[in-house]
Amino acid sequence: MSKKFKFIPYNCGAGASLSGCEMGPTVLKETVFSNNLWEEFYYNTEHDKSLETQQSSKERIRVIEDYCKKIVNDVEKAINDGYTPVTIGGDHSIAIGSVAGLAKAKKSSRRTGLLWVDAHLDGHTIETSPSKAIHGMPVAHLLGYGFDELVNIIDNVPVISPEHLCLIGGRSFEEGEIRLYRKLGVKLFLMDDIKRMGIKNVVDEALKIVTKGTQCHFLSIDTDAFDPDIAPAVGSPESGGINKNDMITMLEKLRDANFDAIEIAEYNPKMGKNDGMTRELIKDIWTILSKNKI
Ligand SMILES: [Mn+2]
Repeated sequence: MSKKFKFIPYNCGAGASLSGCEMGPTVLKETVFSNNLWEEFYYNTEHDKSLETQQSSKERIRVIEDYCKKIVNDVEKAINDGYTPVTIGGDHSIAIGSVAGLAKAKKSSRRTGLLWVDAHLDGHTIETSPSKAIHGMPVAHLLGYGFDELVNIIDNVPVISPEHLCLIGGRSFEEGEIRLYRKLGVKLFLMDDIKRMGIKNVVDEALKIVTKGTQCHFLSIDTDAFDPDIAPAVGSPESGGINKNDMITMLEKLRDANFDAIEIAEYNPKMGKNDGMTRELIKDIWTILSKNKI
């Protein structure tokens, strides 16, 4: 059965400390997702405005709230029109809207599985975050912790429940987020776990968590999950990430798990000496994830 995808861009870097992510969807649209996929984009004038980071924190929250509400609507519309939404960051604050959009469309708040592939844990609140950047906080907001405007992005919140959440690839994090996840019983597979268990076992365990007792499941990939050797152009590169072979094994398994919505975030065309390498990686990610099953 072939899948129809609908790309939803988030030309917004207001959640990041460094500018550049807001250019990601436009660059990817013109390179990786060019030509034949062009008409698969929602790309209206509202979405045509890149939003950078040079604002006060109050203004940043308003910008992210505003933009994430549009993402909620676009994801909901894509699902209702029979598509699999593919949200493209922009910084990772996009997920506050995209995951909520899936939950709203499927009426599945707290029964939405979320698989988060990332070098970071994105579980900060303003109190625990050293950088105060909102792209380090989307998972906490989806769990109900953070700024009221962003927690209450849809009516039925919190959007996700800790037992349906799993994170893969973590290697850079602070005590505050670990404390939150430990309190809530969230399952983390850090890079050490991948080395110890092997990527296949990690993905099998992760899929059990996001599919058990849920109505739908969401895959959010932060490009920085992969090693900077293969993904240098990201907002916050961290060494020791997922290598190419493990990436392929992981994505092939994830493709077969039929996620209801997919996300690729944090590509930053301004970062890395050779951002063509990161575009190639994103192309590979997409080629694997979009391949129809036989
Ligand atoms: Mn992230």
